[in-house]
Amino acid sequence: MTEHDDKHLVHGYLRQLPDSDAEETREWIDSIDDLIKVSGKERARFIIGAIREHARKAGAITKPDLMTQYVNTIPWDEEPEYPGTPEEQDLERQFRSWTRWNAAVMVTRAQKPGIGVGGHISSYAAQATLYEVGQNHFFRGQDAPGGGDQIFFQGHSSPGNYARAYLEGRLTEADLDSFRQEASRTSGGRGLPSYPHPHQMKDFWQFPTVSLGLGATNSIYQAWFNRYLHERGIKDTSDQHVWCFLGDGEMDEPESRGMLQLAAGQKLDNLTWVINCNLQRLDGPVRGNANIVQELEAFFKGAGWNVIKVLWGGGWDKLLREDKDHALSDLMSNTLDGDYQGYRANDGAYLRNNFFGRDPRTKAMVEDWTDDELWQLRRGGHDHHKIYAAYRAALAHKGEPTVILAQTVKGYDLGSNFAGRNSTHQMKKLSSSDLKLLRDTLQIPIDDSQLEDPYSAPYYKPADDHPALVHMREMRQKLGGFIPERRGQREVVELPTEKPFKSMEKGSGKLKVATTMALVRLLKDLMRDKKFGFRMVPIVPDEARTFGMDAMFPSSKIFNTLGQHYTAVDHDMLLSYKESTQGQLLHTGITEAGSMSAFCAAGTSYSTHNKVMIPFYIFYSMFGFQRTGDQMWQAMDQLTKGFIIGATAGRTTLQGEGSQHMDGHSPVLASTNPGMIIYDAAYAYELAHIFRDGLERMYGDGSDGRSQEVMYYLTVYNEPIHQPAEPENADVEGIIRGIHKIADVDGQGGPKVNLLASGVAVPWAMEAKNMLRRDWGVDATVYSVTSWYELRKDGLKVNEHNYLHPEEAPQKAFVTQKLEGEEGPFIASSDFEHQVQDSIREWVPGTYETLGANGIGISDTRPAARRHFRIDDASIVVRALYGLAKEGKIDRSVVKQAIDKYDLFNAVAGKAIPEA
Ligand SMILES: Cc1ncc(C[n+]2csc(CCOP(=O)(O)OP(=O)(O)O)c2C)c(N)n1
Ligand SMILES: [Mg+2]
Repeated sequence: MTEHDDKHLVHGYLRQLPDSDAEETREWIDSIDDLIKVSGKERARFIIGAIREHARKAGAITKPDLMTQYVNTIPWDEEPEYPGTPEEQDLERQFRSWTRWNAAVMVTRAQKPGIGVGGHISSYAAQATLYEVGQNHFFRGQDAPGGGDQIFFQGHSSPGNYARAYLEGRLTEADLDSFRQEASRTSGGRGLPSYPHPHQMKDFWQFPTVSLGLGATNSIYQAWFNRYLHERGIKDTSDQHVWCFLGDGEMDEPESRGMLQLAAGQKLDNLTWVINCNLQRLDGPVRGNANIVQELEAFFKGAGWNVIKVLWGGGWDKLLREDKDHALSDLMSNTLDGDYQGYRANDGAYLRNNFFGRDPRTKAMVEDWTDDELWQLRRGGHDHHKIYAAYRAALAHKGEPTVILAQTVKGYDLGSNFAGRNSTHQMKKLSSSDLKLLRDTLQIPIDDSQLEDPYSAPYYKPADDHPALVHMREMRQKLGGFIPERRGQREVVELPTEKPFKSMEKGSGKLKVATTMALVRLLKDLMRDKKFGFRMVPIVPDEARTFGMDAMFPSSKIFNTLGQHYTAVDHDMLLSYKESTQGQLLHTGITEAGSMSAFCAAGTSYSTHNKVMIPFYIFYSMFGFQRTGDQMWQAMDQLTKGFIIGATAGRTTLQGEGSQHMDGHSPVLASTNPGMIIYDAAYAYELAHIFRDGLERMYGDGSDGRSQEVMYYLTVYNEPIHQPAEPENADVEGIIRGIHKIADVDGQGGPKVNLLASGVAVPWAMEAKNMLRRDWGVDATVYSVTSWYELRKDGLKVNEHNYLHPEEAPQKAFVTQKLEGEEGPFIASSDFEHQVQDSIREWVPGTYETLGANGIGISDTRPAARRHFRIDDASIVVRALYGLAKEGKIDRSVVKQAIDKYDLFNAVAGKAIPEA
């Protein structure tokens, strides 16, 4: 062995094991040295490969080689027959040509002067055969016996999906002409969004994918969630497969690669990824100086996936069969992606000189070939036979997810202005001559005269009885209907009875209970509801103990497709850790991104599976919207429903945690997501009403006219407080719409103020009311603002109505109606930034002072942190006095006295709220 051997793990491993027969080892190594000397390195590599393969079959080697030669994984002689007669295959080829044509024409027409909304042409050109083989032979629609497959299409290849739907008769020419014109729709079409999402096309798109990487993670969790439904006996998903189409550039996103271990560990063989390796991303090559396919092969194998490389079309088979000394396969393996890209951007002569010409042996292999014949050699991702073989093998593979690495050409068949060009991604139209060339290549029967103006180039669709259309329809019918197709909620849900909510209404008596704990208790009680409980899907990224959910481990159990094969360290304890195939809890490990994907899968089950499942995703509030905001957006885009719980919320409630944990702004971030209904409840009984209303709104019969496809974001706290019992005449409408009065003036005289607070700040406001009376003779009301943002939405709606109906009597915002009878200034506080409280300023009828925890959180005690941000009870008092002074109701010197009295700039002077 050489001195460098110990650099590598495998050699480290060898060196640490005693060699029981060093002489025998030496003899084997010597024979390899001889082999290299006599037959050369290429031959030696082949023989070693053959030996390894043999040893693997005999069970002596269990792990795959991480990186293989740059050739197809499935050898030509193991390929299955492509289904159908040669005539039918030709019909599929024709149909494929039409989808390509119509996709390119649609984007070009959308680029016409005066519209110019753009689109992508080259990505679908590379995908077309990958999609079409699936559409003709694999992807099952929702009427298929097993319920159909779930296909995550590449976002910016959507022109291909639209072009197919047009040929299927699902979209009209006017629809295609409304591509990227969702509102203007001058063509009279339905308005096709640029990328997949169901908002405008609720009957079409299922999975938003264009934010690169998010389709990848969601597809993994979709496959996992399918298993979850199956194992729990909720739905038989055993015959449903998840496919995900991704770009090779997209594989740079951490979300694309970051969840692979879950798919492998959970043995998700119901999942197949197809990575379109056109070797290019937006700006240029993905790995110009290396090989993306080889990198991905090693990466996926290392993560435990089955890898199938589809690199070369059938034309290469003959050459590889003649590659006796492996010069060609070595050349293939030693060529850089940057060069591969360049070959397809040139021509046959260039390929001969710059690829085959690099080795005299390969040069000789193609001596008898014309340049044109060389140019006809295709990449594997454009050869339907090779793709079919790979898809078949993927579905047959058991115990591991599969990734197919298909080598393609970006801008394939679009001519030399497109194919392989660095600029190809952003080319938005074909010129008249590009169109003519494409027409010739695809053999579309359209005259030159119709192609002079590229913006009015015609679509192509023959009569309905054309055999290619008949064949396509037959294939889709056999496979259970068209894809993509989305269906809405059909299942009728029996909502839970009053019972689970009862404990929330009682209050906590002498005990102090945090709202996080109260909400988790509600969750547990809901899960116990006989008819409804199975629908709740608790999702937690490794903080269950923090949120008091560990009691669920033994009762509800943690879902794992493998069950539990070890003896839990705490198996003899009451609250032992229990993993099970029947588990109800989705414990995702430390991944908020994974949790969000699980949330999407569970929260769209009402549509994807017609099984209403209700995700309850609880996280450390700082790590939710901030960490995975784009996924929250995607969830909205997918019309996901469910509850998102920002637990341990607030900028001062987490004793000692500091900057990275103290969330003072998640409601602000959440408020930018149009699908969110945001609440910051103070008390358990408020939460009970909010939660019950949320269930009714999202999963009820929709008769109240509110939009059902929403997500609830509830901030809850870890600070134990006295939970009051629900007052007899609780203002339930106020709680749900965003504000209700929880303490009235005492009527003992003095100037009046109104304290508005939310969440954990409500007890401070209550104490401030006491202090105002005791120290300054001021009479205060206290309002609990359960939702600043619902109030704001209502205010904006009223504004909109008023200016659009200028001659009608103006309407009043809900918050204005609630507060307009009150006298005196209004002082608002919460444990969040000012902008939360400021969001309703416009509709508060009077002087409005806000306190807020702006800036970064600090590590300290709660009272010190609250004093630091000047949001505590004393700060509210001072601010209320200031409000009164501004209105001329007291002298300004009183405010100064209060500042001094409470030592307002001294963090140590901040006090915990005294016991009631
Ligand atoms: C998160 C995110 N970042 C950037 C983009 C913009 N974008 C759209 S497509 C693209 C290049 C994609 O390259 P690749 O994944 O290789 O797909 P191809 O078009 O080559 O098939 C980029 C950067 C995006 N859609 N999402
Ligand atoms: Mg690419």
